[in-house]
Amino acid sequence: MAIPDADIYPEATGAAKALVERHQAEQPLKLYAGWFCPFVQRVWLALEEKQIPYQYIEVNPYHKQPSFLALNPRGLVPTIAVPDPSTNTSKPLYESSVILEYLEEAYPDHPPLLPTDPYLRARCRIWNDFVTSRIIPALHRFLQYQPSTRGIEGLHQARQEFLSTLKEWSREIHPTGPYFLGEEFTLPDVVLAPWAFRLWVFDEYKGGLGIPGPGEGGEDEEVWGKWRKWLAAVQGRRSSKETTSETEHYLPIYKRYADDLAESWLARATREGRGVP
Ligand SMILES: N[C@@H](CCC(=O)N[C@@H](CS)C(=O)NCC(=O)O)C(=O)O
Repeated sequence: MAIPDADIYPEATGAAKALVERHQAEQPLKLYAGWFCPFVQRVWLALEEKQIPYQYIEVNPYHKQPSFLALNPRGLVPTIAVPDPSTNTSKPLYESSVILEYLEEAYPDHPPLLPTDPYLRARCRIWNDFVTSRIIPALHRFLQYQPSTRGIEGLHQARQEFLSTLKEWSREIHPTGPYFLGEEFTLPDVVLAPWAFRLWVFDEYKGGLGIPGPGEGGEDEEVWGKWRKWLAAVQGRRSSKETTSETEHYLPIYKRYADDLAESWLARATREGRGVP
């Protein structure tokens, strides 16, 4: 039976709709996507930045169709299907972080999203893991926190804990930026960007996020300055604009999280104090 979360707007809108329409033709690489999903947006950004041909297939992951579960037993988007020359069929891959690494390795002749230096590559992986294992869980603890039952103090604490993860990541941004590693847009930017684009949800539902404005950061002025420069640069990219739908259609989805009613894996993992799926 479909959970209430399944009741989402059925397709991408705005700039993302146009991009989806340009990617309907059959291609060896298929992206099974949900237009609203930040994990999907990671992979979608990478495909666009790397200029890899792909076919976009919209899936509602809250209606777990058997044909989709056959590709990904976890029933999550993003899932991709890649050509299998040995059998002339295709084979699936899932988990956004794994797919991003796969695209780097499988398409070496396309624009890279990881530097060549092994040390820098390893450093990217540390901070990518930090996004998935620290920033996203902290974001969801804040988003799903219910002051009416658990008290307003806890909300302030959840906000501060989330802000401190963003600050820790931002400290690592290249001193002059604008991107994480400097002038090149790379995987650390891709991995965090979809959540950075959705921070308006806190203004909408949680009384604001509280990232200091220019000149208001006190002893953290420099680090928040790097954050602001990073966010503006990432938001300004064509790939970011074209993989983002109209805000009004994200609203009901995030309202369910903000009211702690969502029943996705991630929402339940957050509620039960487990890690990110
Ligand atoms: N760890 C996964 C998470 C993917 C994920 O949670 N996707 C959500 C949509 S944003 C989903 O498919 N949810 C369906 C569900 O929770 O049942 C990844 O990195 O790809």
